[in-house]
Amino acid sequence: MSQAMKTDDSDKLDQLCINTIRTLAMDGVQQANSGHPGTPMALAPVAYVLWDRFLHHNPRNPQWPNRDRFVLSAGHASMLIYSMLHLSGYDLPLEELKRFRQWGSKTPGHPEYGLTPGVETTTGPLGQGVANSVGMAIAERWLAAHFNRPGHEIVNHRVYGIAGDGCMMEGVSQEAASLAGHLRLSNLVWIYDNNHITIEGNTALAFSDDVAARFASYHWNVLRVGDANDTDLLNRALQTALKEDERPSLIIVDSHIAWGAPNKQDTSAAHGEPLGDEEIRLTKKRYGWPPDAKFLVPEETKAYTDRSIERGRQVEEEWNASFAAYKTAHPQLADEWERMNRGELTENWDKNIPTFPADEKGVAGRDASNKVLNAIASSVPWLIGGSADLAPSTKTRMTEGGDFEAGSYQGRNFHFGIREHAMGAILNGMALSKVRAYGSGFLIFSDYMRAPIRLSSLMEIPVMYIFTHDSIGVGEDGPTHQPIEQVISLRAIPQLLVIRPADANEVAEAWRVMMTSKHHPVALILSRQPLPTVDRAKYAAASGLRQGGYVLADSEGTPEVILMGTGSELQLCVAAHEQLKTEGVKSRVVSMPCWELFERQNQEYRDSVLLPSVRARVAVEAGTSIGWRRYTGIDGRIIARRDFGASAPLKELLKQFGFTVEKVVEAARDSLAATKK
Ligand SMILES: Cc1ncc(C[n+]2csc(CCOP(=O)(O)OP(=O)(O)O)c2C)c(N)n1
Repeated sequence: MSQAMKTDDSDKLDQLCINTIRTLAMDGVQQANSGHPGTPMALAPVAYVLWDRFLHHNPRNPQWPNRDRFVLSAGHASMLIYSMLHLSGYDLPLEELKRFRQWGSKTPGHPEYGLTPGVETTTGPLGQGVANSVGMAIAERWLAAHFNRPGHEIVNHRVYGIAGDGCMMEGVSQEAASLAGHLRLSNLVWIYDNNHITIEGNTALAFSDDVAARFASYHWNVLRVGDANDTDLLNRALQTALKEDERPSLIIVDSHIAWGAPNKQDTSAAHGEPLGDEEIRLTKKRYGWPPDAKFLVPEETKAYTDRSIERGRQVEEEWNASFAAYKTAHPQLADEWERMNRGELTENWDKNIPTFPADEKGVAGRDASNKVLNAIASSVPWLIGGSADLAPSTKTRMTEGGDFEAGSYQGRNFHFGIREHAMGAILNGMALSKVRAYGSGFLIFSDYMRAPIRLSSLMEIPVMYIFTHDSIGVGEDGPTHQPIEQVISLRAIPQLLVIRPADANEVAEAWRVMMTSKHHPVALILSRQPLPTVDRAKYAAASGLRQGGYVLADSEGTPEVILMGTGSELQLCVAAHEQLKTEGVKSRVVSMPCWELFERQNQEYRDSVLLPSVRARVAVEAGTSIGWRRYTGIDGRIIARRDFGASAPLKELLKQFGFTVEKVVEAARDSLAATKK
C-alpha cells in the first residue's frame, strides 16, 4: 500500500476517499448479493484521481453542457461510478447505494442514462461505452468548430472513458479507436484497466494482443502506468494526455482485480461475485478500515465532497459568464445553442421541405430523402451525419455541408468508414451531446449495428438511422444484400420507430416525424428503386403517416376487403384496389408505414382504419411475414417472403416471389371467400 507511507493531510484524504469507494463497492455488491466488486476496488484510485484533479463537471448540475464526459465502458463495474457520484456530491444518496440492483433504485446493475444523475450513457454491453465516447469527442470537435468564435470559447470539454479487457477485445472498440486516431481526436482519453482477468480466467486464454502497439498504429498517444495505486503516476499520465494536441490518448494501467482482498485478489471470482462477509472483513482490515462497518462514509471525506461541489459551482459559473458575453456578441448562435440543448429545432425548420407532384414513374425513396434532407439541413445547422462508406448509394450527403475531417471539424458530412457497428455507437455518443445525428447504410447491414440501435432505444435518444436498399428490390446483388427479416427485427426493438414510406411524400412526412422525435430513435427504411408518387388529389394526404397507418384509398360505403402494405408494395395494393373496383368488389387501401406510431393511436382511430367488421384483409410486404397476422387476422392473407431472396433482375424477382397486382387481387378474393365459410 504505497500511499500508506505518505503522511500529509491531502494524501490521507485521498487514501480515505479511495478506500471509501472500494468499501462502498464491496458492501453494495454484498448487500445485493450480486454484482462486480473486483474492478471498482482496483480502479478506485484511477477514478478518484481523474474526478478530483481533472474532470470539469458540476455535481449540482449534471446537465451543464460544457462538462467533461466520463464514460464507464466497463459497465459491470457500476459500483465504481455510483460510489464516485455519491462521494462527489451528486444527487445520489447513500440510501441508493444500499439499494444497488433493487427494483426502483437509481443504482441499476449497469449504468443507465437518464436514470442516475451523472451517468452519461448506458453501458454494460462491452465496447459500446468507449465507442460512444468517440461520438462524444467527435461532437465536441464539431460543436467547438461550429459555435466557438474568437475570444468566445464556449465549447472545450474533454471525454474520458474507462475500458476493461472485455472492451478491448470487442471489435466495436477497435473500429471506433481506428476512426478516433484517424480523426486526431486529442480531446479523448481512454484508460485501459489492464488486469488480465475476465470471467473465464486469465486473459491469456484468449487475448495476447500488444494493445500498446495496436493503438500506436491507430495513431494514438499511448502511455503506461505500472501500478493503479500510484496516484502520482496516474496524475502525471493524465497531465501528459491533456498536453497532447494531435492524438487521442490511451493510458494503460496495470491493476489487480479486487486489490487488497487476501484470498480473492487477481482471481476471476472477484470479477462477478460478492466477496463474502469474511473476505470483506479481512479486506477492510487490510485497508485499515473498521472491519464490521458497512457503507461507511467517514466524516472526513466531506472535505472532498465539498471541494468537488465548490469546484463544480465555480467552473459552471465561469462558463455561464462567458456564455453571457457570447450571447451578447453572437445572439443568433447563442439562440441556436440553447435550442439545440433543449432538444428543439429552429423556427420554421421545415419550411423548405418539398411537396412531390404525382408521378407514375416516380422517385426512389433514397432520392426523395436526399431532397428532404438537404431542405432541412438548410435550416437546422446542427443536423449532421454520414454513412459507412455508402453515401453515394444511400444519398445522404448534404450538398452544402462540407466534410468532417481531421483538423477540419466544421464539416457536416461524416465518413465513418466501413464500420457500421462503431457508426451506431458513435451516433449514440453524438446524440447524447445534443446534435441531431444520422447515420446511413444498406438495410441488410443494420444487423451489424443492432447493439447500438438497441441502446439508443433503451436510452430513448433520437438517433436517426437511414437504411436504404430495403428489400429484394435490390435485384441483382442477390440474397446477401436483400433484406428479409431486417424490418421485423427492427420492429422488435422497443421504443424504436421503424418507418417504411411508400412514396416521396411519405418520405417527407417521415422526416418530419424523425426530426421532431425527442425520445425515440427512428429507422427510416428507403427503397433503392423508384416508387410512383401517389396522386394525393385522388387519394388521401401523406400526412396520415403521422398516425402510423391511414386510409389511403376507400370504397363507397363499407369496404368488403382491406388491402394494406408498406413501402414499395403499397403501389400493388392501390393497383389491386382499382382492379377490384372494376370487378365490383369494394376495397380499402391502408398505408401502414409505421406500426409503432399506429399502435400509439387510440382504439377508436385504429378501428376506423382497420374496421373490425371487415375480416377479409390482405397485407403485402417484401420482407418476412412475421407480425402481419396481428393486422390481417386469421382470415387474412399475407403476401411476404418466407425465404431468402435471389440474384436476378428486379422484375423477374417480383414475378417469381409473387409480388404482383394479380397475386394481391387473388389473395383478396381468397380472403373474402374464407370469411364466408
Ligand atoms: C458484449 C458483451 N459480451 C459479454 C458480456 C459479459 N461480460 C461482462 S463482464 C465480462 C468480462 C469482462 O472482463 P474485463 O473487461 O476484463 O472486466 P474485469 O474482469 O476486469 O472486471 C463479460 C464477458 C458483456 N457484458 N458484453
